[in-house]
Amino acid sequence: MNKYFLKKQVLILIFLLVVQNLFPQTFTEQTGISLPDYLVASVSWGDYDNDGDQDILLSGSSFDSGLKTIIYRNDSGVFSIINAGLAGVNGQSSWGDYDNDGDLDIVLTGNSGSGIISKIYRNDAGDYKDINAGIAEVMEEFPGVIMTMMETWTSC
Ligand SMILES: [Ca+2]
Ligand SMILES: [Ca+2]
Repeated sequence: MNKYFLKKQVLILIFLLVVQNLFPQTFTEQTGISLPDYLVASVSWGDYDNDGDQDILLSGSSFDSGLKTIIYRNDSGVFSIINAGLAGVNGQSSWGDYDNDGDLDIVLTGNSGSGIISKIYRNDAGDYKDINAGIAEVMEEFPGVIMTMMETWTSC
């Protein structure tokens, strides 16, 4: 490899980096996909059924439907709710393969309406089972609420 060839390769690489920054990727909102408007929500992508497309795990609450944790199965861009029987929480939920069997399990934590809970659900061929893991209950504090309370206390 001669010096001229290497210099040409470096210039091409710099050109590509500059062009990529000048013409960044754009995103288009998919208005045909409808998800609920949840408060204190958590959402993540994961392929729970290993069919190659990304499904959605959504937790949160609405005034209409209360606390929910929902899996939306993605079938070629059409999302449908599966009946996973997950506890609803205002908090966090996430996918992960805790038992290393190749499918995505779920961990969730937050306020269930009757207390703070933390659960792990094992994915058994698309059916989720609470494994009664006995993990500590965790509740994220809400900065807006805490700040409002602190402002109230300091103004007294
Ligand atoms: Ca999938
Ligand atoms: Ca698993």
